[in-house]
Amino acid sequence: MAALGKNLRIDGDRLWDSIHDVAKIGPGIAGGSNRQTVTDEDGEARHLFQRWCEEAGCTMGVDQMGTMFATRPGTDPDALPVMVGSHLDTQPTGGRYDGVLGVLGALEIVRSMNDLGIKTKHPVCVVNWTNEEGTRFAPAMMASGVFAGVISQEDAYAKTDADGKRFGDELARIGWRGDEPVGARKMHAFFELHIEQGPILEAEGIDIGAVTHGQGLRWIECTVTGKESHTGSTPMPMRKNAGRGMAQITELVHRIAMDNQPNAVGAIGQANVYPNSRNIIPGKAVFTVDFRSHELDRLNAMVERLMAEAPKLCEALEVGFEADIVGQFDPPAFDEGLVQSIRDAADRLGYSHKDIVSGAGHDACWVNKMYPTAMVMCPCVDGLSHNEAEDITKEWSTAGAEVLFHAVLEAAEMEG
Ligand code: HGY
Ligand code: MN
Ligand code: MN
Repeated sequence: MAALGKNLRIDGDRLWDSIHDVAKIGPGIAGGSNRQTVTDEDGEARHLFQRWCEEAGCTMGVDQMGTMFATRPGTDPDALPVMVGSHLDTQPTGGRYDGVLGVLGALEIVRSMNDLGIKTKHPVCVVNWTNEEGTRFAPAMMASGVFAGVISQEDAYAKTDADGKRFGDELARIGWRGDEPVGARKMHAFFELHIEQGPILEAEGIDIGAVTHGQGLRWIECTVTGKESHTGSTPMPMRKNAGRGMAQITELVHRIAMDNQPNAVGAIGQANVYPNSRNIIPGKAVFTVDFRSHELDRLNAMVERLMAEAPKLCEALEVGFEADIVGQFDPPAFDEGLVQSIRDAADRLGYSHKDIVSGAGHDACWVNKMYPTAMVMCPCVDGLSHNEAEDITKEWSTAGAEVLFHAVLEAAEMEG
């Protein structure tokens, strides 16, 4: 394998321009992005991405979950590809960089390999995973979850959004339901570049995060059932208010997380009351608890405490309680050899770096169950993400992509 010189750089301006070209598709109302999975906007961004990949000499394949694989050939036709990617779908009030940096950073690697005339033994394959966010259709990391065998394709197709539309139908409607069986593609290694979505790297003035572990996640969908009745004429002692159950469980979730500091988090981000009328006491409340920790025992203990205490709160309010796990993964530990190649690349390129645990979930967390996987992180302003004000600098974007470039060239075995 040829030596990786510190002169091997990417074109940071080209990457920055590509990111902001994609940001024009499915813009948010406050400067961010609203390009939710398998919407028309997602479809439009996919077409642009495919055109760019083909202009860079890649061959595009699409699997039955719509995940896109753009392959740059290697010199050894029998060598498994090094895959690099992330996701182009966004939150409804998302930022321009979450996911997009990882997909276009991977494309920039291919573009730079072309510019520099680099050959590698292993093919390099740029990946856009379908439905990483899991907002419109739960769970998060859906397509990579089907790829890793943790959710069936049939169950994924049957998931419905708030309007009752099925994921499988929407994927077909936008024309991105491919033919390839999901999981048929094997890989030598997988890398994902992502913004940190937390405050550590920026606060400590560090350029690069070498991600050693991720937090585990539990999404528990809770249903509290009371009795609809008039908010004006129903005497207080007669009320069965599902909204009060949700309120007390919201506080319980916060208390459980606070009792597990500093290594846990918990919140309720999605909540609906029914019938949601100003003068009807809520007969039902449906909401999702999001617990996370990089310590598996702690995560499981948090869920157990919720399942022990929430029913008691609801019993005292004379309302019913049911719960169902709608998304989960255990804390992943990434491949130490690949993580070391990220540290080495940062040193070679003159970037500061530190080991870090990913607070957010990523497609890499599922791919890591199947193949050697690692993540590169760059800082983001104020650690803010899943907010239209999410922001990074061109310098951070460039540094992250250059470290990714070197780690990928090492794994793909650059030749001459
Ligand atoms: O939920 C997550 O951590 C990811 O952003 N989908
Ligand atoms: Mn993401
Ligand atoms: Mn996200």
